[in-house]
Amino acid sequence: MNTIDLRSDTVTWPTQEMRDAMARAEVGDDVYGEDPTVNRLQEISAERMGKEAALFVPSGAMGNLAALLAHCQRGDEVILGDLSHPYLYEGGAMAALGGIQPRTLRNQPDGTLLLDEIEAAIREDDPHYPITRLVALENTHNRCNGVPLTAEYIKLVGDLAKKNRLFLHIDGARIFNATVALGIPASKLVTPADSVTFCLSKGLCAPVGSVLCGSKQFVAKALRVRKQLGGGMRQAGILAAAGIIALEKMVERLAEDHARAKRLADGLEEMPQISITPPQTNIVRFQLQDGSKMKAENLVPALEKEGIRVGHGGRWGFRAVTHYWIDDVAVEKTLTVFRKVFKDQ
Ligand code: TLP
Repeated sequence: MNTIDLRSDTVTWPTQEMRDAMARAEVGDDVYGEDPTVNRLQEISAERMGKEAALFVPSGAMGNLAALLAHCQRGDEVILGDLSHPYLYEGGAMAALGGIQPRTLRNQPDGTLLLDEIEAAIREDDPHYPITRLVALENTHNRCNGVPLTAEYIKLVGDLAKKNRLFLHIDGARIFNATVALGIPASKLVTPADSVTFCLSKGLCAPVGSVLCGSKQFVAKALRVRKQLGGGMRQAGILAAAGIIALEKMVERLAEDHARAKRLADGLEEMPQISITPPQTNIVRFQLQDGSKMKAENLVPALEKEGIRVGHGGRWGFRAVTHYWIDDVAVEKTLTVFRKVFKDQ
């Protein structure tokens, strides 16, 4: 990459090994269930998540939406965080396309929802009310500094969901960042979930695709929803081939991204203009200190001029995400440029 692009781990290009595997991939029509490479990716994915079945989908957003549409009826209510991805960043899809009502609870800084608030939000059986159908968690939590949710916490939410006959869905777009940070296999982390999505196209570097996992019965429903959403991809083995490499070769190395995020955050923390929460995975979020001479709207263009790209979400502050294409040199160069930009202001 010519610029140092820290806006997201979605910007990652496929590795050479992925490109080679894509060129060689055996393919078939996946809408007929006949693409051997997609089938293999789905088997590996289900096995990794400890679920019966899996479905390859074009994006994380479609994975979340297909899960919600498969679990819920129109008019049902879903309990989820006010900083969760499906609530903030998926175009209101659950309401627009599913007639599903989001019931948001405040996300705590550690990405969790308070158990007593979940319990209090569950509707009584009364025709005045919508039916509470599902609780959704996000792991790692993007807006909450990429924090991983622990297996213990997920189990508590799972128990609460089960007691109240609710489904539990996990948006695990970056579930492998969580498993690497926590040192626990994915299957153990998502045991209580009825469904989980994870993305191949973020830190794992595949060009396209996510996988939705759950019981055979759930995945059969989700397959129908994927069709309704126009997500049948035909000779998708070309993409799945990169996904298989993502799962087999790119997971353990996420620890390097976490170490670089920490190095970046440590360096930024030394700058008096910046206030920062230490990252636990690959997402570094920071703000400009109150009274800083540098204005928020000027920082991104000033960095960009020097070949560094970071994300800026208005009042949410800034985001820098480490990934495969960001090496130690890129981290040091980023810190040097930040120092220069603050000095020049
Ligand atoms: N997140 C993107 C943006 O949409 C914000 C990013 O750059 O981080 N769940 C989570 C937790 C996500 O962070 C994302 C993507 C998705 C779902 C959706 O994935 P895609 O982009 O594949 O639809």
